[in-house]
Amino acid sequence: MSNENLFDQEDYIKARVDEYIWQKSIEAGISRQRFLRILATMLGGTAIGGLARPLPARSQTNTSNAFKTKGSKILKPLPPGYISHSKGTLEMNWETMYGRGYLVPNNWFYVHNRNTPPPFNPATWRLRIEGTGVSVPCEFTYDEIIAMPSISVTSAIECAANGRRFFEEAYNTPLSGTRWRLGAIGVAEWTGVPLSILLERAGLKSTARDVLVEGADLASLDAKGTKPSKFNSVVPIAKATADNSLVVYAMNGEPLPPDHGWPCRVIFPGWAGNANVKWIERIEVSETPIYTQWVLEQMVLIGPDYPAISPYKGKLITYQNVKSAFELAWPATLSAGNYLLRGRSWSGKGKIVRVEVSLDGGRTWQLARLREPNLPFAWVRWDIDWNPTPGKYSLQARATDNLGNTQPSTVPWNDVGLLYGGVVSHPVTVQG
Ligand SMILES: Nc1nc2c(c(=O)[nH]1)N[C@H]1C(S)=C(S)[C@@H](COP(=O)(O)O)O[C@H]1N2
Ligand SMILES: [Mo]
Repeated sequence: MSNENLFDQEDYIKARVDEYIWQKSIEAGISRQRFLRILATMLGGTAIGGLARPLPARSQTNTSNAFKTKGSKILKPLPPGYISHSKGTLEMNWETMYGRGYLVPNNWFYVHNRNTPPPFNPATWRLRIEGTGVSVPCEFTYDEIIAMPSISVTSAIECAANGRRFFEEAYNTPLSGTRWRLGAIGVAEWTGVPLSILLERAGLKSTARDVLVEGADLASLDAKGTKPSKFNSVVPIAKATADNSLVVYAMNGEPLPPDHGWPCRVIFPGWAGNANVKWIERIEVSETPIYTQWVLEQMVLIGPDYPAISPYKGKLITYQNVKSAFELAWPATLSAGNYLLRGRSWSGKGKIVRVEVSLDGGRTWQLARLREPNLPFAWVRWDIDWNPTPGKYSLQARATDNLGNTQPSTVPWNDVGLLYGGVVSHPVTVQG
């Protein structure tokens, strides 16, 4: 079983890279050094030096507030005021969270679908567990899964690209991909079976290293239309067997809605959104590390500040970072007078212990009141009294988690626009 320190990205990546080189050189029957040289020529400039790549052109996506667009990949009706960036994306409008409860109702939860949710037939659907890391490969029916002892976990799911638009604004440079502001996150109560129980039933070996979870939908890796493969993600065995890693079939007490993975999805609390594969059908447990194109090329930070470490094209992403959002429209218009300013902050690595708010664009800061509950891997709601006079304001919030991670004022650029964790300026006009 792995001793990797999952909270230390550097450790994790280094171990992965070492193991990759080891595995490949043995397979090829060559020395490590020789293999490294070959790898360097294969991947060209990005292999070890981490050269900056040219920026991709802005994609011509429709960013209007169109309601259900033709050919939508989202089945649920779009709540009023929600933001639709494309056929498969639905961004939560933070204004609608003002004063709401801790959880985001299912109808209002953001969606990131690469495909229309596939149909589910309980008579033929199976969840298969196989691979070198299990001694009894097996299949579960839907009925078998829901008959097993279940637990419920309250956790956020957040797209790794949440906040992408702030890279564009900070660097005045367009990016391709969904132009999320801060609404690609939601917190729900997920009910299901701990993945570790299913893996034990399949005879999990102590030598198991990596777990690949595969959905029923085909997804192309990039806009160039590379050969599509089934959507998947890979987590190390330590994450797969964590107490709160689940095969989920219910969301906020209802059967998992089709858009959110019906009949079953996985949740790996704290990890980037794409790890939480929906419409799952197959789980592969491997004694050797699994490197998919998806992980090597897409789940990485690529940019001048992130040297690539072969085989990854950049710095591998695992846990989400710290972020904050005001429960306000963007931009917001308020009337002068007493106002209870509210927001939420979250961290993929733990729970929030402090939130500071600036009402004057970052010159002065005050502590916000934190409201219970404050659960790790979910979020905390906070508020502050505000009595503004008419004018234009730039509101900022800065959260710190229990591991001391805090939101910086600037974030180094990455070409895919992932993990924007910087302090954001929220424009507000107060009318007389
Ligand atoms: N099978 C499958 N799983 C998937 C996706 C997908 O397109 N197909 N999108 C992923 C991404 S990028 C995110 S951010 C989350 C979004 O989960 P949600 O739509 O339930 O909010 O699901 C992940 N799981
Ligand atoms: Mo996502």
